[in-house]
Amino acid sequence: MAVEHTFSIIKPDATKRNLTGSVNAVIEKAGLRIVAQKRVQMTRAQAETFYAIHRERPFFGELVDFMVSGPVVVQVLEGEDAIVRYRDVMGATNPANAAEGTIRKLFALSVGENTVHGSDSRENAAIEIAQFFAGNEIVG
Ligand code: RTP
Ligand code: MG
Repeated sequence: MAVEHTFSIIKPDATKRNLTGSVNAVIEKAGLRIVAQKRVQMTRAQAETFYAIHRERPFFGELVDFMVSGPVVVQVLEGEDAIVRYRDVMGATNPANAAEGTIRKLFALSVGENTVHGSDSRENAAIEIAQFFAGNEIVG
């Protein structure tokens, strides 16, 4: 296993409920290190680019509306096997299917308002990190 970086977003449903610290506590307890973090208001263009892979899906408009509905916290997480590990810590997309102790089981409201994003591959992690962070903002 290699030390990896993955990209995380704490989504607007969580920032609105003041859950940033609660989500971060689960991340850190899982052995992942937050090596970059900032709170931002995404523009519609940023959200559309970020989720461009879902452009043709029926929920795309709803997804973009949600992602710009309030501030988000973007993060880079570091750890052994961080990409897969964070997906495990997040839990299933739909909180109804998420395992006990996962972030989405603990905090998510619905399949749309599901509290966190995490990269799904090394390739996407690198692309997503570069969308929000300069190299010198990541301090491992
Ligand atoms: P994410 O990309 O945010 O980490 O989530 P994911 O991989 O678990 O799920 P994905 O299939 O990539 O979907 C991206 C986000 O779109 C919203 N969604 N809504 N209404 C729906 O049926 C539906 N399906 C997906 C969720 O916010 C999901 O996280
Ligand atoms: Mg995804």
